Amino acid sequence: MRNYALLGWVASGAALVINSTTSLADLCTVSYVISVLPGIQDIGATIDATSVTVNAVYGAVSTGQASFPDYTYDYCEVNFAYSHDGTGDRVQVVYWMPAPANFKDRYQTQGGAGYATTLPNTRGAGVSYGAATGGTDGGFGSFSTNFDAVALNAGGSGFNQDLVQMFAYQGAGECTLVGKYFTNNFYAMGGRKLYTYYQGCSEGGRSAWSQAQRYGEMYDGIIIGAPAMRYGQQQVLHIYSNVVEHTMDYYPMPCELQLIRSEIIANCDGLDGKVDGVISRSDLCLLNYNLNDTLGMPFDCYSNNRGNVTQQGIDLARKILDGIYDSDGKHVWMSYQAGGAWDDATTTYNWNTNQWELSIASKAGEWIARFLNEEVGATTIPNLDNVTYDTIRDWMNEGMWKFPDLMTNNPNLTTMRDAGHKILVYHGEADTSVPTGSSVRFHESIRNFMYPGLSMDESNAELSDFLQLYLVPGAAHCAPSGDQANGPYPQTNMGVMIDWVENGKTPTTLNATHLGGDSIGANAQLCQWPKRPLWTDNGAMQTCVFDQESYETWIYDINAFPSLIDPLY
Ligand SMILES: *[C@@H]1O[C@H](CO)[C@@H](O)[C@H](O)[C@H]1NC(C)=O
Ligand SMILES: *[C@@H]1O[C@H](CO)[C@@H](O)[C@H](O)[C@H]1NC(C)=O
Ligand SMILES: *[C@@H]1O[C@H](CO)[C@@H](O)[C@H](O)[C@H]1NC(C)=O
Ligand SMILES: *[C@@H]1O[C@H](CO)[C@@H](O)[C@H](O)[C@H]1NC(C)=O
Ligand SMILES: *[C@@H]1O[C@H](CO)[C@@H](O)[C@H](O)[C@H]1NC(C)=O
Ligand SMILES: [Ca+2]
Repeated sequence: MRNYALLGWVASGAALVINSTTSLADLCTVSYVISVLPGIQDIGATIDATSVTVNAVYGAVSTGQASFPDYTYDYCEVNFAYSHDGTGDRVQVVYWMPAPANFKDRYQTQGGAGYATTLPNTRGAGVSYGAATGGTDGGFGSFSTNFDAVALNAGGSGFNQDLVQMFAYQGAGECTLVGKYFTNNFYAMGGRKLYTYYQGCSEGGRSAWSQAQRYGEMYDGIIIGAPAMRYGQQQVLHIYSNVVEHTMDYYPMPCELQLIRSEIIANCDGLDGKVDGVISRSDLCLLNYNLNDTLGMPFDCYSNNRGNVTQQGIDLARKILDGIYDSDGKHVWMSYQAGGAWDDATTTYNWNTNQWELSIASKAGEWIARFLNEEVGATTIPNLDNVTYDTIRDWMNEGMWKFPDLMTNNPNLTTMRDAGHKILVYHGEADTSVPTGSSVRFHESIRNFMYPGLSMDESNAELSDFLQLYLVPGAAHCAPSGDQANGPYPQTNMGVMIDWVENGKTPTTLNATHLGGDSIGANAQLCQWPKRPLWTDNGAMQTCVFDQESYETWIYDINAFPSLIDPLY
């Protein structure tokens, strides 16, 4: 893709004067939208004016979203499609345009989840902050067709590399570029500055990193949640718990692991100085709690799911939390933090044999079958015959080289930094889909890459001027956690980012809210990495501290790969 900065605004002929009396209905018409469609010649694509549809929505209500507060709003949904010249492809984009009175000179692209490139139900994350908000189908055929369905060509001719690139970074970049120009024209902004943001969690977080790495000049602020980055490693990680079960020939009753989890939470809760049912210091938990303490404890969920915790169950849980090592003892990859759910270890009950059996985690099964083994339409692998920890290493290695653009781990953020743009990263500490340590690792990689000569304190001080990482106590993957419900969640990241970008207010802690539990509605302030929370006065007073021993539990020497994407950040 060419350099976006070369492109000028191309308003084709806005007939309206936008002022305080302009209504949503005035703008939300097909003819008006067609009159303000941008020219997008510089990305080698053409918008199909006949594809324009509009839909004015009044009084839309968003409630219960973790990534933005409840809000009622009017907007115009605009859909149109463009094609890359000479390819015959078709990329569908959607823009949710706030009513003119609520538009605050902001644009935001929303990232997706799983293999989807956008999530329509999160449009309020931008619109509620007065931002025109966009999404793309990535050129996969429709908003309900995901990347995994189209990536592999039928008939054994490999992958559609254009679509791989669209998913990896280009689709989101084009959505923003087109969205910026369209927004500028739609509201007849003239020379006013349009603040440009990206926000996403999980796949949306990965794609947010891709934008920071490739198009840093285009975004004033990027909000990155629990990024599913380093795809080669990330997707295969999901099968690790299964391989531990298979290797130990022990398929635990779900209730046994649940009990171990409850004990972890009960025993590690207070290590952070505040007894609230939330592990805010999973590092102290790792250093201080011995899973052996659960030996023999009874668990009882229902008739085929009761018993006492066994040494095998404990050894399994410990092995999962320890992370992956190959047969040479080399470290392959990290795992999740203690206190999260054991999603990947879920077993299935076989009513014929009356036993709990292997259930291969679907994210890993599909990735291995479809993306590594290239079986069109396959949803999983049939079994784990002959699969060892070395196989996991080799699968990770294969994916890393086969899909380098999906690693999304370029630590060179010079463009973003030098432009004065901002990056906010958050990650739940009880995430059991993307390991929390993955975001820590990347933060440290960026710090070391960008400030090699500086001390830890100096480099963190420099880095936090434009990039900050926050771990969210007790939070699950892109959401609060059900069984650590008293934990806070950073629901107002867009508000914080706006303050940082538009008002120069650099955060020192991250604004968060208790979205459930005993203190529902109360505010909390999360500690900025590498500082960690610690409460005194019986939980009344939070401080953010640096503790070397805790810090080191987050630092992994990943040394199992014979050759790395140089280096494996
Ligand atoms: C847990 O118990 C097993 C069996 O007694 C023992 O081998 C192992 O060293 C113990 N682990 C820890 C961390 O205490
Ligand atoms: C579990 O342990 C209790 C004692 O704590 C014992 O009475 C019970 O028989 C054990 N149950 C099983 C299934 O082993
Ligand atoms: C597993 O390994 C054994 C011994 O090397 C081999 O005979 C067998 O075919 C392998 N099974 C699979 C499914 O690859
Ligand atoms: C980092 O990126 C900047 C901007 O693209 C480039 O000028 C610089 O050479 C890169 N640094 C390294 C070490 O690759
Ligand atoms: C911080 O969170 C509180 C609720 O906990 C909210 O009222 C406030 O607006 C948020 N601040 C920002 C900058 O969004
Ligand atoms: Ca606690």
